[in-house]
Amino acid sequence: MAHKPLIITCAIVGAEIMKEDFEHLPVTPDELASSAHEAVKAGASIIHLHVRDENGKPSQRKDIFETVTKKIKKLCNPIIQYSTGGAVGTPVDERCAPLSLKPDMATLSMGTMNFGTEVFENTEDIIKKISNEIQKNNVMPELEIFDYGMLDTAFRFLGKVLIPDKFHMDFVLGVPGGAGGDVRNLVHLVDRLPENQTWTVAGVGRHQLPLTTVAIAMGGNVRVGFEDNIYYHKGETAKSNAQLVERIARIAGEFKRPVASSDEARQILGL
Ligand code: KMH
Ligand code: ZN
Repeated sequence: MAHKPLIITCAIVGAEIMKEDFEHLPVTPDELASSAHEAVKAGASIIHLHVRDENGKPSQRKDIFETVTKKIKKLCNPIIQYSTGGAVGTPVDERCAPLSLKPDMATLSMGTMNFGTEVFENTEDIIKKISNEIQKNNVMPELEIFDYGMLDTAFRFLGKVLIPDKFHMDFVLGVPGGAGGDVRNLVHLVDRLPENQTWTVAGVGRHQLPLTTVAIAMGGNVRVGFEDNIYYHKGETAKSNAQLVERIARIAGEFKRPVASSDEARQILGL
């Protein structure tokens, strides 16, 4: 696996943690753009994007995605990947709203699950609707796999051409309600992928560091950032998304895996 470029995704903010609970969380368009820029300088080639409204609440408003995207693009040129997951309970039309801006990539969650104490709803109808909107706008999907059965759903949908030929895959492990962050879960999931399928792992909380390190050793790609984890060490929060990117880039260096530039990542993913 040595010398295989490593694609680092940075999920700079999600829909769950609030600024009141974590002061370093970027939420305004300027904060999001600057955090993305710092993460890119540290080695991220994909920015997984959620946005917040004027009150700091998670939002799928197209105008905010547009503003933040423009601000990021003024500073740097990462692959920009919009969330279509939004927050738990966001109606599907709202989840799809920013797709008409035609980002490079967008997420497509592959099943309904308990998400902590709530339910993240992705019925087959919802998956089909989001997948249609993704395809209509010529966007590359990243299939979000939170649990084993979601991989089966992905394979089943692929067979029926409901998902475009070119897609990337992301295993999000450690969400309470989904597959846990045990590295054996990752190994088992990756083992089921066809050869040449590109994949990334995102580990929630304390699972981020071990899962991403194992993914580097396995030849996969990694996602870090405040959406999934705000800690640098147990009990010590990170100060920036860039700090988490820097750490994983440094570890990749030890494995002789160079960090992919955005252009290299585009080539690897076939964008
Ligand atoms: N916020 C989660 C409920 C995605 O970005 O597509 C869903 C999520 C997945 O964050
Ligand atoms: Zn997300």
